[in-house]
Amino acid sequence: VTDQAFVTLSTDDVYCQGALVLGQSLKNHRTSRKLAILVSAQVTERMRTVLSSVYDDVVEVNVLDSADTVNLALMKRPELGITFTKLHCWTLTQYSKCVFMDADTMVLCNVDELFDREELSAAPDSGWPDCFNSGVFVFRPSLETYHRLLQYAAEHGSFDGGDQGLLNSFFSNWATTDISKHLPFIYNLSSSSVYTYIPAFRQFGSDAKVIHFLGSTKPWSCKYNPQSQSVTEEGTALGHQQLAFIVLWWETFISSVLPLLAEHENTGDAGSPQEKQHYGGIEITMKREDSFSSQSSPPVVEPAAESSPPGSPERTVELAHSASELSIHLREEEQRTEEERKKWEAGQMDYMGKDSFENIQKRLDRFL
Ligand code: UPG
Repeated sequence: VTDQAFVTLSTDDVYCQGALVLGQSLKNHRTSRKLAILVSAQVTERMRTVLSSVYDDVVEVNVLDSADTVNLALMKRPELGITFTKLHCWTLTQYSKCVFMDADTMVLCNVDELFDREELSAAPDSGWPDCFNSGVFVFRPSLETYHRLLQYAAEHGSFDGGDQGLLNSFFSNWATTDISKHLPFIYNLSSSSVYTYIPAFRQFGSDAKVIHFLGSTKPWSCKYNPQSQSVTEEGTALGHQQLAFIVLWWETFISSVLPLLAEHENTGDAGSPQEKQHYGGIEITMKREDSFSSQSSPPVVEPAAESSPPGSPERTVELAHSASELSIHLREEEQRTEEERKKWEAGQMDYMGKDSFENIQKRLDRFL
């Protein structure tokens, strides 16, 4: 189907890492739809080349690119810049129907059935379920809708300062009018909200289709050690399943994205057989037999010797390739936690190990 597309947005090279994982996850699960990405001028040429090996359409958009009156009004609200960049998805009129997905989402299976839905279909937001989350939504590109959205934004702004507030006000009958426009939560499962309702995750989590790394902890900002498949937490209290999703993201990044980035690397020191690269939170040593341009020998990815700073708790999670595997891991982890709690209550603390004062202090610091 060539007139339908999955669409995402990235305003810089950092979010592009997420967009590449998203695009590859869609391809790995054999979508039959086109892939399009909106980028801003800040995204480098090199990154655009990499993006175009995954995305069919790399479209540069500018927040305030015309001098019409609506845009002039918007110029007085610079804080809404990124919000309006997202609205540009309605200008992709070469497509008849699209599914927008934030760059911090990834699919766990083929989700092409989303194209059976109509504008505006979206899943409830876990923070306020009468609002939809604007990280995944079905829409129909239309210049008329685009201009109406801009007009609405200029007049009313956004109640949360972002696109989600604006889109919820604009499509204000979403909550009440047509239940077919409510996507099941499994199409936009926020990795953190899973933790707030564990029994529901246990019951329904194995059907998860899209993970959304909503909020400030993005997978690419976590430190990851590919050899031990572990994530180093820094200043965040991540739940076990959140870590498991992050490991899944990193596995896709390493297997499907890193080789593309390496292939398009500017090899300043072409003679060097090893090069340290920094992607996301990890430092990776790439060993190359000959050159990056060689298709036949992808880079060997190894974690740098000191991939986690001393003192940071490194937590290992078993790699799961599907949501059902994840829920099994979760159950096992819960059992372990329960056993540890019983030991603690029976006075059998691991004073020298994980229950050491230093670790308890660190945990308190995180919450206080
Ligand atoms: N984005 C960029 N560059 C930025 C920030 C955001 O390209 O500097 C894009 C990217 O696609 C990203 C999306 O915008 O995934 C949303 O931003 P994000 O930082 O992921 O925001 P979150 O807080 O995780 O997301 C919630 C909603 C999201 C909405 C956003 C602002 O899930 O749909 O866009 O809040 O309202």
